[in-house]
Amino acid sequence: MKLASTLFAALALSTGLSLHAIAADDMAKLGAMGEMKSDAATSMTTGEVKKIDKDAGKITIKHGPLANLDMPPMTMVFRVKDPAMLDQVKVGDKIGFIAEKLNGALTVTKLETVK
Ligand SMILES: [Cu+2]
Repeated sequence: MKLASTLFAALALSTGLSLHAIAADDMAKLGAMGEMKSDAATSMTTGEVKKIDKDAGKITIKHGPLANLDMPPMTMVFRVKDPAMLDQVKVGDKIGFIAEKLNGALTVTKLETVK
């Protein structure tokens, strides 16, 4: 864990500003997971909720470009990190979200509605 923190600090220094804004949150994540995440500099992507499957813990999003996943805009299904996230949104909502590849599955790790 100490090593991870040290590595993170080094990364933060080398990648600079964009990482800085979300560093506190990612530090918490790093602490919980105890591993380095190369996508720490991820920023919110906009999208629209097309479908919600609470039982499966999945959400269909019509999303904009996902720079961190090198993905063009499209409509697709994501897993969600926490099923409770699906209670915060409904079909038709405009959202901002962060998607990451966790255990090989594209997963929404952060989700919020946008006015
Ligand atoms: Cu996609």
